[in-house]
Amino acid sequence: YITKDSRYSFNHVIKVVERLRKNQNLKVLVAEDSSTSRLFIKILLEQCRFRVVEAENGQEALAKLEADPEIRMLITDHNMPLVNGYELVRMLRYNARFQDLVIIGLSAEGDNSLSAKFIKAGANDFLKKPFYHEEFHCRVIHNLEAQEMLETIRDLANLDPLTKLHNRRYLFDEGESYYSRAATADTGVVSLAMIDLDYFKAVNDTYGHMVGDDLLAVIGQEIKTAFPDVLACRFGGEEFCIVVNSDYQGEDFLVMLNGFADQVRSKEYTAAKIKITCSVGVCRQAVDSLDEAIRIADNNLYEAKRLGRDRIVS
Ligand code: GH3
Ligand code: MG
Ligand code: MG
Ligand code: MG
Ligand code: MG
Repeated sequence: YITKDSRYSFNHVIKVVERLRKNQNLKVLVAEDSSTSRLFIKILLEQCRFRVVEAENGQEALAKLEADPEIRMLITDHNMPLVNGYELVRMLRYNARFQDLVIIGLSAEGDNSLSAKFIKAGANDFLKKPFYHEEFHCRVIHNLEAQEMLETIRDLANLDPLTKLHNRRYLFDEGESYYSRAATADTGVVSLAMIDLDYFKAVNDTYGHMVGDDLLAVIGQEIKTAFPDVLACRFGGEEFCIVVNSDYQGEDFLVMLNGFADQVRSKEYTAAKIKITCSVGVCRQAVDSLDEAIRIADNNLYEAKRLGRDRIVS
C-alpha cells in the first residue's frame, strides 16, 4: 500500500464491506473480456470478501444483471465484444430498475474523454488500467458507501419510520404522475382511498401510546400485504392513503378494500387483543389531479364517519 491513511487501510476496507454485508449480500459483477484481467479483478474483490460473478462481454453482463437482483455493483471494462462497456452503462441507466447499481468503468485504451463518456452515461466512477490495488479498493468502497448513504437518505425522506410505508411527502411527489399519466395515456381511471381507523384515540387512552404505535405499525404492514405494488402511504396519524391504477390486478378495488376492512374487523391486535375497525373514503371518478382525488375521498371518508363508521363510501 502506498499510503498509510487509515481510512483506506485494508482493515478499513474489510470493516466497511462487513458492515455493508450485514444489510445485503454484496455481489459484484465483473464484465471483462480478458480472462487475465478478470481474474485479477476478481482476486482484488475477493480479498474484500465480495461475492464475484463474471461476464465476458456486455451482453452477458446485461443478462446476468437482469437475472440476479442481488448484484449491487458492476465493474466493467470498455473494450468488449458484442456490447462494450460504455453501451452497457447507457442501457443500464435507461432502466429505472438499475438506478441504484454502482457502476465503475475500466479501460486501458482511449484518451481521457472515455472516462468523461462513462460518467456522463451514468457510471459512478472510472479507473484507467493499470491501477494501484489501493486505488481500486478505495474507489470501490467510496462508491458503495456513497450509494448506501444515498439510499439511507432517500428512505429517511420518503418512508414513515413507524409503519415503513411511504410517507405523505412521497405521496405528493409521486402521486401526481398517476393522474397526469391517466390524462395523457388511456391507462383508465385512477382510484384513491383514504383509510382512517375508528376511535383510535380510545386505543391510546385505554392502552397507552406505545400500544397504539404497535397497532399502527401492524396495520401498516397489513396494508402493504393487502395492496402490493401500489402507492400506499401513511397520510398522517392513523390515516392511510392508497392510489391504484384501474387495471390493478384485474380486481375491483372496492372488493379489495372490503376484504381489508373485513380482515381488520375480525382480528385481535397486539398482546392486548384490541378490536378495531376502519372507515374508508374512495374517489373512483376521473379527476385531473391528486389534490382533487384526495378532497373527494376525504369527503367520502367524512360521510363514512357520519353514517356510523366501519364502512366504505365511494
Ligand atoms: P374517528 O373515528 O373519528 O376517526 O376517531 P379517532 O379517535 O380515530 O380520531 P381523532 O382524529 O379524533 O384522533 C386520532 C388519534 O390518533 C389521536 C392521536 O392521538 C392518534 N394518533 C395519531 N398519530 C399517532 C401515532 O403516531 N401514534 C399513536 N399511538 N397515536 C396516534
Ligand atoms: Mg477489453
Ligand atoms: Mg380515526
Ligand atoms: Mg376524528
Ligand atoms: Mg384521523
